Amino acid sequence: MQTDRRRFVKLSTLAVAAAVLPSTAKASSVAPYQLPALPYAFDALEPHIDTATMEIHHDKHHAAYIKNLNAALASAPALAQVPLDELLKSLPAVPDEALRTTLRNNGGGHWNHDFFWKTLAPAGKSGVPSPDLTAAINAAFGSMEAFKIAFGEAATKRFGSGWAWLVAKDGKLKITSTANQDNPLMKGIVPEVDLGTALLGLDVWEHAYYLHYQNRRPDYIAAWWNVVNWAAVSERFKESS
Ligand code: MN3
Repeated sequence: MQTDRRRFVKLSTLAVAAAVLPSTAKASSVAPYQLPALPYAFDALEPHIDTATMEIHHDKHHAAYIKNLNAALASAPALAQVPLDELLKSLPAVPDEALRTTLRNNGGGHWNHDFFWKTLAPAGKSGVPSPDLTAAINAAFGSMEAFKIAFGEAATKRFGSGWAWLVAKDGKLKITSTANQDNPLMKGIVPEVDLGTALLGLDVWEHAYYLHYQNRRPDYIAAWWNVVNWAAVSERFKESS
């Protein structure tokens, strides 16, 4: 019985890999994953995000997601060949519930943090939204200020741990939020979420701010806007349209 189940799981994961692999041109972002270096120094986001928080967040939290993800994929070699974003889009096709949950939490954790670091830049070096992105934000939310208020509300109201997102789908922008390490790639996993191309993501887990801001999540969110890498966000918007 156990052998049959193992064989079924193996065949099914291979089917998932076969289904998604042809659509992927590059094989670079596959397991085993390594912790990417931050694209700036740990203290580069001071005083908005403090050095100790960045060190622990990157070296401990992000590293743990990668360690757990690699451990899970070591027992699923077919899935280990699937690029991470494709894997996260295909989670409902992973038949083993425990494996699916581990990939959801730790694959999501790796993807979200890699995205988060690239979404940030030192204050003063973070650029401005492109004219096209500004126009899309104005069309969707009325103004940049109105957008920031709505995004901040989504981030503040996310109960417990999770993320706030700005996503683009079919040229339109939407604000959404997810619990834990879920994200807008996870089709069929988080049905209440607006799926699409993530442009901007804000980590509101307490580990992202508690050392410096304690329980003052709104203060963290307000400071965070100073270190948003608008050049990167604008480039993602350009690629999404
Ligand atoms: Mn985090």
